[in-house]
Amino acid sequence: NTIGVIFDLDGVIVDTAKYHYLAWKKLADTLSFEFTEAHNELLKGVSRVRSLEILLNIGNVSISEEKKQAFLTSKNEDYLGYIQKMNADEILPGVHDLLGKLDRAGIKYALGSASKNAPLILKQVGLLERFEAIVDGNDVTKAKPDPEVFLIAAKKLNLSSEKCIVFEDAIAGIEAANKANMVSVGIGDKDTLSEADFNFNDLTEIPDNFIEELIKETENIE
Ligand code: G16
Ligand code: MG
Repeated sequence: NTIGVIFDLDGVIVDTAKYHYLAWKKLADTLSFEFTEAHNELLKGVSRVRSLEILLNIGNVSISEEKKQAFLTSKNEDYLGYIQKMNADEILPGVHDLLGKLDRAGIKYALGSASKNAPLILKQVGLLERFEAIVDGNDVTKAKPDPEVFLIAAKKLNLSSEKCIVFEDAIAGIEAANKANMVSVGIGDKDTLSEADFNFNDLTEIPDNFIEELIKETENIE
């Protein structure tokens, strides 16, 4: 087919940000500083290591490299405790409809996530087998806003960048998609994701003919 779709995971397919928040908050509690949901916004789409750096900055805490590694491990263990309880009910509105539409149109789709836990999360919600390719935090050397994750996904879909549409909820992800020369679709607050080519509050808002229109638009691109 002519085009391919690349989905971000957290904030587009499922809302795991709330579990990241609980796990990071527990760490902040241990270090005796406040970590709010507003602070958590800064960690969306950002790698695990970078998230810890941002968190420690918020708390004005500086610690040894060893301690950092230990915190990363314990945060992830807490996070996995939440993930292991996830099921298909946590798939965000509009996901089933959109994936069904893509399946019927024969359009391939991949996952492009910063999370090292992406395959486990997809398995928990029963979507692991649906994706043509999964590119996650284990496959990249450079985190979003670097385009690496999406470029690898395009390669796995056997498509040039210009033929790929990225659905993203994070500023860093939109920046990565734009840098990759892909069509960027912001899911969430329009003002926050103002750099996106298209904006929708969630996947249920995507018009029926949206994909068809994009196919037409990209038809002239080799
Ligand atoms: C997700 C989240 C980020 C998280 C990152 C790494 O990215 O949005 O908040 O820090 O994955 O997750 P993990 O600690 O599981 O490797 P995405 O790209 O799916 O939105
Ligand atoms: Mg995201």
